[in-house]
Amino acid sequence: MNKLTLITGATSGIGQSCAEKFAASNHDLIITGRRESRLKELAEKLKKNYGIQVLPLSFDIRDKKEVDESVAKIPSDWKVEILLNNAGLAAGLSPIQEGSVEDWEQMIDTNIKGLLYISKAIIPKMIEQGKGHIINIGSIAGKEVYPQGNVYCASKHAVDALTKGMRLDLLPHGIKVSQVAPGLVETEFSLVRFKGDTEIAEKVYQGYEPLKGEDVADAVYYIASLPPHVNINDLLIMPTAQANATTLHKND
Ligand code: NDP
Ligand code: 8X3
Repeated sequence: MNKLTLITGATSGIGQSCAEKFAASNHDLIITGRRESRLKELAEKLKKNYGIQVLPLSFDIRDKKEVDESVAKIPSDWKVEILLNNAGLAAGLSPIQEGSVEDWEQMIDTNIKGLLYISKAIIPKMIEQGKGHIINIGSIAGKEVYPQGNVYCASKHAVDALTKGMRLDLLPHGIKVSQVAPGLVETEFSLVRFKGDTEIAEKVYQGYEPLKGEDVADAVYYIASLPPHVNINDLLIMPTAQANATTLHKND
């Protein structure tokens, strides 16, 4: 296997761009997400275009049993070198007193518990190998809290804390742990957050140039390709038009 990389949430957005970038750089891949047909289509495309090996594993990352059963399908000679914890979402944008408990649970179960489930399944294998690299996709929402972002911001603050905790605990095992924390990236993120309302979702990215999935993938790949003695702990990547979580310079 060549620098086998497991990417969660590869059916769209940042995860899909990372899959393309790593495939073009000759990494073999395990790609995951719930939308099986998209996953299989992407796997075929990457195999054909880049001559790499790709294993698509379709599962809901919120379900620990599904995560464990899927990880068990990875052939024993496929040693995961890089785990890119990318799957995640925001559901809703509302003041805390009006928030939906269902939305809160979806964000907490995906962004925090899902990340933990897949990490728990992969970390022992990395420890056994005596090397590995975990790259967590955090967010500017994990550094700052913006109005109505409450639970999503809390979930990304948890990713920030887990990144630091993993780095401390995995230090003696030679496993690198990094975080990439993007600002506004035009993906399906807003469509998901606003439950399919394309009009509101599109407005999020109007009047300035947001990041693209490829921009984040370039940063992730840079971190993954550094020599063994170098680690980027944390990388905050923003559109030039965005100064922080709440300050965006839009054209008139
Ligand atoms: P997308 O909605 O385009 O992609 C999200 C990915 O996560 C999809 O592949 C989706 O796959 C997967 N996913 C979501 N829920 C689950 C689940 N329960 N089980 C398995 N997979 C799941 O959004 P982005 O690419 O923008 O988001 C990727 C990451 O980047 C997220 O963690 C997000 O919080 C973070 N981020 C995004 C920013 C942005 O502005 N877009 C900025 C900062 C961080 P499927 O639906 O097929 O299951
Ligand atoms: C996604 C970026 O600003 O919508 O994490 O929270 S933001």
